Amino acid sequence: MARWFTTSSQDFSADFSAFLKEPRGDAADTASAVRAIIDDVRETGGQAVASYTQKFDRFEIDAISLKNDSMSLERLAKDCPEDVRRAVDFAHDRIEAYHAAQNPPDHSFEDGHGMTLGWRWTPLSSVGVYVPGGRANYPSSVLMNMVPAKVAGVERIVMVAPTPDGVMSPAVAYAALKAGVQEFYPIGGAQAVAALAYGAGDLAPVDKIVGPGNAYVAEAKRQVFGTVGIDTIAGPSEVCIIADGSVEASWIAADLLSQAEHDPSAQSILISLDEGYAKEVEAEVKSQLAVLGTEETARQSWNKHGAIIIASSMSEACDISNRIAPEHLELAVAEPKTHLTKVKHAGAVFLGAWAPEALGDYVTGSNHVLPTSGAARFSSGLGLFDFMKRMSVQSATPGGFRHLAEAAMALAEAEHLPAHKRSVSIRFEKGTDV
Ligand code: HSO
Ligand code: ZN
Repeated sequence: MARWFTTSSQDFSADFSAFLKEPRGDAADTASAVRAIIDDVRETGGQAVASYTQKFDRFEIDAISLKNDSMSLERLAKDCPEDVRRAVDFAHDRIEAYHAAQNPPDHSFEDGHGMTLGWRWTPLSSVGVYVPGGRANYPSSVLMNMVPAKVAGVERIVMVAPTPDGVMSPAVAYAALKAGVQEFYPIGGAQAVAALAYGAGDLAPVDKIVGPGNAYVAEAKRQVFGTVGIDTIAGPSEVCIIADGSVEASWIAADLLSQAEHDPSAQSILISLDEGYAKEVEAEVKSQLAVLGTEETARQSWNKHGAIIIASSMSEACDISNRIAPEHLELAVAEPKTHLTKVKHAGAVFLGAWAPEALGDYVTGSNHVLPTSGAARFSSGLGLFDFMKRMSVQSATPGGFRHLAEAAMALAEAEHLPAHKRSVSIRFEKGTDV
């Protein structure tokens, strides 16, 4: 059963801090194993990628093309059922519209002294999207990672996905084609991350790697960061629900379980203003669990990492949520909008009874790749900006140059950089009395 806390108890703060610090997921030391794989790929390229793929996925690929003729996205996608295609198309269009609305404007302004200053946004040229095998092999995540890249104007979108024993999901293949993937390699693990970062066989290096993966993939992304960009490292999923009792207890229980079923390390937390209502939700969780297809996983998550907190006011509830900085926050309260300004740290917020997290996971259009494990304190979910860069732009009239020159030269002198100073002073030799 989930852990209970009451904010009025004397030890609440310390107990809750300890609870938040409890480790979730495996803390396996993967660094040296990953380092060895990356080194191998850097030394022997496609040869290493092919042999690791044979070893870990029992799948044969050509060491140059990194492909196997039997594994084509087009062929796989044919087996994607019609209703799933329609749902992927629907989700795709909404995700596309949401991210198109994020398009940041270029900007420039004059400073009144002869300088024109501003910035310009440009897309990355190439991106590699990692699609995990196993538990998190989701067509929705393919869309969430690829559609913003396409909307941003990324020219080359590459997908890698492990295909253990030659098996891959037709829905993932369909989603990737729908999102406009241009290259696909049936490879995974640290070897795939290394191949994307450094190139291997026919796979040319990309500029940024995004997408979730297991501990080895996460560690490999960390190690290639700097050579390429990466997105944030995703940990186990979590939801926090603040409820005032105005939404059906069974709905809240269902929302808690929708997160718990992802992973035994997932975390679902209810912050309730009313103890009786919290007990109702807990009883609902129990009865819904008993008939859930993913009961085993959800039960482990709820028993080990779940929590119910009784708070005395909305302000207190939001303070606790800000301490958690959850990946997802549902404000299941009567007037959710009036409390939004109290929410400081959360990856995505869902307002009211009719916006369960599952809608955002799939079809609202907002991105479901979000900061986990408290990373919402310092970062945001995936968006258009992650596939763009901002270049600064500046131009000067002779008058503008004159206005800035003296201070620039003084700073150059203070920093003992005479060539910098000269680069400014030499322009005076030509005369700037224009
Ligand atoms: N809730 C997950 C995303 C997801 N849900 C994918 C279903 N499919 C992590 O934000
Ligand atoms: Zn989900």
